[in-house]
Amino acid sequence: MKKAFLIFTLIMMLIVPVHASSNVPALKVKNGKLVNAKGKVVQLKGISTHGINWFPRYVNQSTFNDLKKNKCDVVRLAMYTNEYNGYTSGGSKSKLLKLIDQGVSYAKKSHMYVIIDWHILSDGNPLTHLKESKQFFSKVSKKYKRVPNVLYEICNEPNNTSWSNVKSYAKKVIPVIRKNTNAPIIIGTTTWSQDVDQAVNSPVKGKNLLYAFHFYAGTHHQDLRNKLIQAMKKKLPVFVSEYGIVNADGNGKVNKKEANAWARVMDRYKLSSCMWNLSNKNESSSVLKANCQKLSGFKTSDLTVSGKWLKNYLTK
Ligand code: IDC
Repeated sequence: MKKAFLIFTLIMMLIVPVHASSNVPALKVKNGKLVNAKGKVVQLKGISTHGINWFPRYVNQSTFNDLKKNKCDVVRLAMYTNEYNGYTSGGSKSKLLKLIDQGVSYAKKSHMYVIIDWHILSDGNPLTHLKESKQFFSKVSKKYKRVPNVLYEICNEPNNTSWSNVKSYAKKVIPVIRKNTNAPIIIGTTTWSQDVDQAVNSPVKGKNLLYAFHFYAGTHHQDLRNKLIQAMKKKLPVFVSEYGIVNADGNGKVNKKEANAWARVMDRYKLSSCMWNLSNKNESSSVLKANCQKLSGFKTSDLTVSGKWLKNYLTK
C-alpha cells in the first residue's frame, strides 16, 4: 500500500507541474472560430509589442502583469526578420530567442496567451527567408510544445507577392510546427495581410489554422471592412493579429469613428485582435507617451490617445 502511494506521488510530481504551469486552456479552431477545450468561442483582446529587436525592455514580468490587470488576454511578440537588427539581418539570434523565452514565460505566469510573430515586412515574399524560418519554427515549437499559451504567426505581412507564394511557404513551415504541436497557426495574407478573400478562394489545408487580417483605421475604411465581412460570411478563421487606429504608417491622427466601426465588426464576429504597439516610440500608434519611461504602474496620463482607446476596448 505504502509503495503504491509512493509511486502515485512520484507520478503526480512528474505530471502535475506540466499541466499546472499554466491556467489557460489550449485553443483550437472549429467552424471558423477560435475555441477553447470545451468548444466555446473565445475572443482574445490584446496588444502587439513593437519590434522586440528594438524595444526588448517591454518584455518583462511587471509590464505583462499590468497588461493582464487591464484585461489583456494576449501579447504578440513581434520579431522583425529583415529590418535593422532583424533575425535574418544581423540581429543576435540567441538574444532574440532568449527574449521569446522570457516573453512566453512571463505571459504564462500572468495567464495570457502569446503569439510568436515572424515579422516579415520589407522581405515581402515569405519564401525569402524560408530556410531560417523553418529552423526558427522548428526550435520554438519544440521548446513550447507543452505550453498551451502559445500561438504561432508564420509571416506577418506578405506584400508585393502572390497568394500562391504564401501558400507554398505555409505548406513548408506548417509541417515543421506540426511535428511538435497542434497549436493554432496564423497565416499572413497578401497586401500586408488584407487579402482574406484569397484565403477564402484557396485555403491552406490543415487543422487549427487562421488567417491574418490587419487594418489601420486612419487609412482603411468600409471597403476593407466589407472584405472582412465577406470572409466572415464564408466562415474563414481570422485573427486580427495587428491593427492600429491611426494611419497605416503607424503615425498620424487617431480616427476614433473608424476605430469604433472596426471594433463593432470585430466584436460582432468575435474576432481576436492585437493592437500595434506596446512602446513609447514617438509615433501615434504607440500606447505609451514618448516621455513615459516606466515599464509598469502606468497611469492614464502615461497613455497616448491610442493607449486610452485600447484600455477602454480591453476593459469595457
Ligand atoms: C512600423 C513601426 C515603425 C517602424 C516601421 C519599420 O510602427 O516604428 O519604423 O514599422 O518599417 C505594419 C507593420 C508594422 C509597422 C506598422 C506601422 O506590420 O511593422 O510598424 N504597420 O507602419 N503594417 C501596417 C502598418
